[in-house]
Amino acid sequence: MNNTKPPDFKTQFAEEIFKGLTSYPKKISSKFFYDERGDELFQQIMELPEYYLTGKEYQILLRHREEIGDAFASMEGFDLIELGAGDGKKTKVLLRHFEEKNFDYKYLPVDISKNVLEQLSASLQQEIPAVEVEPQQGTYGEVLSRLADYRDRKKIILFLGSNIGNLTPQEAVVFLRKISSSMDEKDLFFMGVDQKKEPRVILDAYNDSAGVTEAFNKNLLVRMNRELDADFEPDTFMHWPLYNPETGVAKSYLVSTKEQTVQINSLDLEVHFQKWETIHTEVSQKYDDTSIAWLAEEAGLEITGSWTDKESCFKNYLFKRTGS
Ligand code: AVI
Repeated sequence: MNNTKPPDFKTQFAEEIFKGLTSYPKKISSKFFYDERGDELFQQIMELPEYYLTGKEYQILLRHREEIGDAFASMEGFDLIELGAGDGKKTKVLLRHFEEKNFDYKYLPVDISKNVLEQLSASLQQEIPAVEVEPQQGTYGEVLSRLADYRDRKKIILFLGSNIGNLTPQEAVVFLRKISSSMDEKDLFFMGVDQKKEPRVILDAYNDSAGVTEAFNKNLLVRMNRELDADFEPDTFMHWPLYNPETGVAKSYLVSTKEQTVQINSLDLEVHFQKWETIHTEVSQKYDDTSIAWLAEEAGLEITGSWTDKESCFKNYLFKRTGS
């Protein structure tokens, strides 16, 4: 094995795994959770009793659909662009309401996966056939720069599910600046954000009793075994989530329960783990009104509305571009 000369990487996954597992402390980006099995496990997570985020946001949209609809509506109509649409379960609450109100709009779900977009279009065709859907395949960045030049109609960009939390606050500022620079003065940005709360509730959301989140985290090891010809033994790693109420950051780790060396054959790499050594795999940042106001200001956005549930567990914010 030669650990000094990096090989030619065939995929972004291979490249980032090489870099993440040869750095100290070891890390892997949570974006790699979502292979086919990871998508399935995430669907199961969203149904878990401990994982309150999805249910709370669903309730907010259902309860406040009228007011949210009023804030979105305009004479000229609008295009609804959803970043990371997934199965669209929550968005359908809004779409049904818009149909009832006869809004003039088009729905543009954005996802990197063609498969996700096809499934979503098919389910919409069945459940709400009147909606005009124009799927946009690509990364958020690609689609946003494509849409930045499009100024015919008011754009409303949706970013639900507290996906913003999977970026560090610094990364979130960079991402939100991209959003605000793709917006015109009449455009809006609607984002769902998990809120700081009783620390135990947050910790339990990432440490469910059925072990689905553990399997989701360890699926990274399974994915490396399959795609990079590695020999990780998932049972020799522990799923370890943490929540820090001071910073609002929830983090997940995989912790090696023994000293071991793992071969990653397609990277020609040997990775050594000390007993209790970690791989940091996810950030799920929690916010409050103060930190969201800071984020918005840094990114050139201004909050124009917000909706929450009874316990203020989760919040959906509406923004416009600053100075518009
Ligand atoms: C997709 N994202 C907002 C989820 C979260 O809560 O950070 C991913 C997740 N990780 C573990 N459970 C759910």
